[in-house]
Amino acid sequence: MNIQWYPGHMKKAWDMVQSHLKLVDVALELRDARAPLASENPMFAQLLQGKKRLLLLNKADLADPVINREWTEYFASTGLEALTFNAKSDDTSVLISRILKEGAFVHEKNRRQGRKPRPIRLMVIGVPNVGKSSLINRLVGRTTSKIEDRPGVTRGKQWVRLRKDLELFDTPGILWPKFVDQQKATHLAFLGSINDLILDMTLLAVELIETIIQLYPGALSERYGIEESGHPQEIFETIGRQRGAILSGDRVDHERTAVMLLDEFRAAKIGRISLERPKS
Ligand SMILES: Nc1nc2c(ncn2[C@@H]2O[C@H](COP(=O)(O)OP(=O)(O)OP(=O)(O)O)[C@@H](O)[C@H]2O)c(=O)[nH]1
Ligand SMILES: [Mg+2]
Repeated sequence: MNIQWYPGHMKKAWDMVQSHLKLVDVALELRDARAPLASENPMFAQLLQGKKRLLLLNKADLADPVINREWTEYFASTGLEALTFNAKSDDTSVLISRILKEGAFVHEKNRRQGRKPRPIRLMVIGVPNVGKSSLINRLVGRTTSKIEDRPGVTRGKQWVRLRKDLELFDTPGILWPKFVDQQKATHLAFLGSINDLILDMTLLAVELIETIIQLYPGALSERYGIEESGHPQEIFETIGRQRGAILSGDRVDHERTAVMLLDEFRAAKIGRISLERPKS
């Protein structure tokens, strides 16, 4: 499947992030713990040059705990500290102290220049649907940022005062205009970072089946009570039948089966599945 995904509003979002960047002291980059490579926006590295940067592997509760640990060790070995996180329920105190530590240079600089203290300004960035708004709500402790389980919910800009010494800037999820690596694109589509409406969900679900059987043999059979032998398309049909997604004429409802499978994968109902692990 060839995935194309750069909707027009993303250029606007990108311009907005760029124009606010000079105000930002620390960038908190969210990635999906289930696919930290696919959910890396390759444009960020250059954009954030010279900025203090923290990496958060979010949705860690949905990812394989063993592989989560491998990723934090991997990033540590490259000199980048990555924290695993669950933006829906984790306590934020460790994260906040890391942010404040990273931003401490601001106070130092202000003091040297004899200026009034000001809050550290944090920008939360990441691809669509990775949990940016959820994290901000968690940090703020009340619902201020708009959350929805589809990509591209956050559109406008918003600064949020977290405490007297910290301000946050929520950004819309941003993808990049050109993509060559279709495997990464597929992973992003599995995770729900690409608008489902532009995807062939049946094809995507069949690819998901193939991927899960390869990475986690037995997981599908346990969830759906099916055999994992045969072509992924056949397995897809069997799962649809098993779930009663049947149309008139006794045909399997492909669309319903596909949406069900992707939803269940995204919610970790098929298990805590990581799509990528560091190369050893
Ligand atoms: N299980 C789990 N779900 C999460 C986590 N973080 C976010 N979610 C869910 O993921 C979906 C997307 O979350 P958002 O916070 O809207 O993501 P976003 O990055 O702001 O998305 P855009 O603004 O569309 O780019 C929502 O259904 C959240 O409840 C997490 O750590 N664990
Ligand atoms: Mg958002």
